[in-house]
Amino acid sequence: MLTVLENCRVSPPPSTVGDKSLPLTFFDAIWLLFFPISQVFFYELPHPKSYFLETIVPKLKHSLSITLQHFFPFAGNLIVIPNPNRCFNGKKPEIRHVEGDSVALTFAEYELDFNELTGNHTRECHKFYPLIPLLGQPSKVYNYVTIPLFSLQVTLFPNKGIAIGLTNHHRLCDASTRFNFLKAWTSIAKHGTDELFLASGSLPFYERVIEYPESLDEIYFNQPGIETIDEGYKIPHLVGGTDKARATLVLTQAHINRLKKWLSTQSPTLEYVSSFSVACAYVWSCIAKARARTGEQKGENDNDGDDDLERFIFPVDWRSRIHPPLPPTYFGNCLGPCITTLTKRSLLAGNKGFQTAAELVGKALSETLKTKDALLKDADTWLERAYEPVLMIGVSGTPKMKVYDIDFGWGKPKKHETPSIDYNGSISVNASKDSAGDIEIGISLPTKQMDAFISISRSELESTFYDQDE
Ligand SMILES: *[C@@H]1O[C@H](CO)[C@@H](O)[C@H](O)[C@H]1NC(C)=O
Ligand SMILES: *[C@@H]1O[C@H](CO)[C@@H](O)[C@H](O)[C@H]1NC(C)=O
Ligand SMILES: CC(=O)N[C@H]1CO[C@H](CO)[C@@H](O)[C@@H]1O
Repeated sequence: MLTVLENCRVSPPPSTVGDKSLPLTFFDAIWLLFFPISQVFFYELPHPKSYFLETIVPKLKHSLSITLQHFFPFAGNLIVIPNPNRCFNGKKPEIRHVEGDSVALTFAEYELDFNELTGNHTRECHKFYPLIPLLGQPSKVYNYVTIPLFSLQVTLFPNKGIAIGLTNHHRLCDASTRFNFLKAWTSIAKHGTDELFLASGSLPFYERVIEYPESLDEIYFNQPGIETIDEGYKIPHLVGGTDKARATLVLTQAHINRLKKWLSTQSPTLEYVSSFSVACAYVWSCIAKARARTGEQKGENDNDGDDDLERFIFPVDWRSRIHPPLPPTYFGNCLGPCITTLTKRSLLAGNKGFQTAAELVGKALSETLKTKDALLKDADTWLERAYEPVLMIGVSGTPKMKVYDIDFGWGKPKKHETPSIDYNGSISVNASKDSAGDIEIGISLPTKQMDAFISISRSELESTFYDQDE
């Protein structure tokens, strides 16, 4: 159903970047073995194929090239000197750009129903996979391995719309840098030049100024499995044949206010309540109830770990919190995890599930945000805790990034999805399209659990309303 129209490669304009390299910090190294991140932006655009080929394709190529001039690591490669002894011996992996490096960009046409894909209702996950570009495979050059970090695909739904799919290794950057890249690309595409982007003062900040103990490098550049990064390294990609479905839950400001009000009567001493914490707690408890109702107590990440433990994990952007603070344009990764652990799983699926989740998430967030100067104090255990074999739900994204502002000149996206949450029982949280106070949550679950989730989530929202009316 997918027809490839063109495979091309886009470089920064000749001689604008040259040879450059960017060292990785331990914040980047954390993600060395993580699965790639994929996002898709859908735009309504009722044009025929001829318009797409003659107008949109050249405009996107041109603006991408100029954007890469300012965001050269997106066109570069990760350079690794493999070492079977699991030790980079001071030769840490880095991102390198050499003149002529480029990003793989595919133009394609897809025959599925645009309106069906861009709804909020339950949709089969595998239908999105053809819209996601794959990352290039590693290759060996001399004694080192180069691994492409980013790729793009623009897919036409004739007379309906287009989808822009992006895939990047997390070791390239986090959501904040990716968002800045997209803001730059869209500004350049809209105006045909980078003047406004340059005037906005949002050029990436490439200095590696984060201060941290060297022992963290030793831990993260030597993490278990790191020896598999060589020319045979298999980059994970999403494959169909699963019975997973995705849906988008929209919690409006009014929903969130009611949930907050309900909490304030049930748990008046709660230390920390925000729209984000309430939304996460709400979804976490509804997923637990859905699992209980369908009799699937085990999650997909559940190995042989403690059956009664359940963990909720979300990234916190440290840029403004670290000492000394980094500019918001700092390029790369600067995320620390905020982790909360529930020791009795049945609590979450019970009557007080939402309240329990809100207490746990609120406590974890307030403790993490309070630490300030001691942010890195437990950084040596982040990965260990994130990879422990217990049931875990992870959050990607944050409502702070206004995904629906990503406008190439065709208006707001009709829809935004994060298909990479399918890898691992995560949910995605983004600002919503309609109003700054609303939150959109992308959810990916086995179909049976999804059906249960939808009906539970509806009735839970209603019951918090009734409680208040009484
Ligand atoms: C999905 O939810 C968003 C709110 O974030 C809304 O704007 C959009 O119209 C909804 N889509 C459909 C098909 O109902
Ligand atoms: C999913 O998470 C588990 C641990 O929670 C990890 O072992 C596994 O590698 C992850 N899957 C992918 C594709 O990274
Ligand atoms: C544009 C943007 O950054 N959007 C974020 C929305 O949430 C996803 C995760 O669900 C992030 O990966 C995105 O970065």
